[in-house]
Amino acid sequence: MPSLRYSDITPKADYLNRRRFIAAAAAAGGGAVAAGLPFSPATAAIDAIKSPYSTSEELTPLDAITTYNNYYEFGTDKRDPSRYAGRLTTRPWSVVIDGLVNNPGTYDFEDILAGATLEERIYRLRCVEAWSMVVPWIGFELASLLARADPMPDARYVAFETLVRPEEMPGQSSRLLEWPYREGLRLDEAMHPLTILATGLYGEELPNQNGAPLRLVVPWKYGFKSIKAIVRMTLTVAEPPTTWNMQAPREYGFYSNVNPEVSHPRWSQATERPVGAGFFARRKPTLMFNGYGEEVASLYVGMDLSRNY
Ligand SMILES: Nc1nc2c(c(=O)[nH]1)N[C@H]1C(S)=C(S)[C@@H](COP(=O)(O)O)O[C@H]1N2
Ligand SMILES: [Mo]
Repeated sequence: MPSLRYSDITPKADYLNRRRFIAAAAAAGGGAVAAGLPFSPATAAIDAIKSPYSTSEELTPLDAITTYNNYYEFGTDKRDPSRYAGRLTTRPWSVVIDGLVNNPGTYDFEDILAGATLEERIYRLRCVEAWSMVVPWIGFELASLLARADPMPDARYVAFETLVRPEEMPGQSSRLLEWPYREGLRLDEAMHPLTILATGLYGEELPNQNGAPLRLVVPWKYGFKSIKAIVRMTLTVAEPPTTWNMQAPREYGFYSNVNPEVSHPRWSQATERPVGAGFFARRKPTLMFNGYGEEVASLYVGMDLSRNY
């Protein structure tokens, strides 16, 4: 697998130059890129860029990714997270992994990083509100962290929780949602190689408004499954309660796989608005499983996706 260690993350200017250089080299002669660039093998950012899981679609600009956010801990306006998340203290940070695991405990964020193989994953992000982005995440496979915790054979789900800290998260002073924000995945979804924990984007540390220091990214599901600022993961037998499902069960199911054929009760999911693409950008057709069907459709064989929405 393509790998990019945390220590290899380069300043953005270098990174963008390198990207441009690679694009130019690719345009000039294809195979030359793989054949021998004047970079040391340690400069693995090149491999990371070539992750087979990355889309080649045009990236959403950084300013759109960091100023148009859903993060109700900081308010409901799309700009609230960029206004208020800066005050969140993200170090030290740790994640409790408990429940049905052989190695339960408090995992320090720096230790998690030290054991992680970071990759760049350029993924589509499709919000249930029918807008979308293309985000160059930096992260690692959730499966690798779960392997350290060593799930027991009867574990079937993973429940995730966000930090509760109303002093730094102004939205938590209201009863907008029941805190903590909770999410969950079936264990096979959690172990899927497309499922990552992101610690960065655009080649830099994750901005607070995008869920620093550690957030889930499940690209074939609606964005609300991709829970931010994770402090706990619990392996369970039963399907865990999840925030938006508790809030409005008819509107938001546990699975929440992107599906253009299953409308939200209040709007169609057939198309999406690309955020940050300019005033004249056209809506795009939404793809089944957000375009990741080849990788994930097998997880849902035999399930009626209009009932298990
Ligand atoms: N803790 C927490 N995680 C969250 C949310 C939230 O309100 N709180 N919003 C979700 C929703 S609805 C979306 S679309 C994505 C948005 O991620 P982004 O702001 O990085 O684009 O985060 C998800 N994760
Ligand atoms: Mo969302």
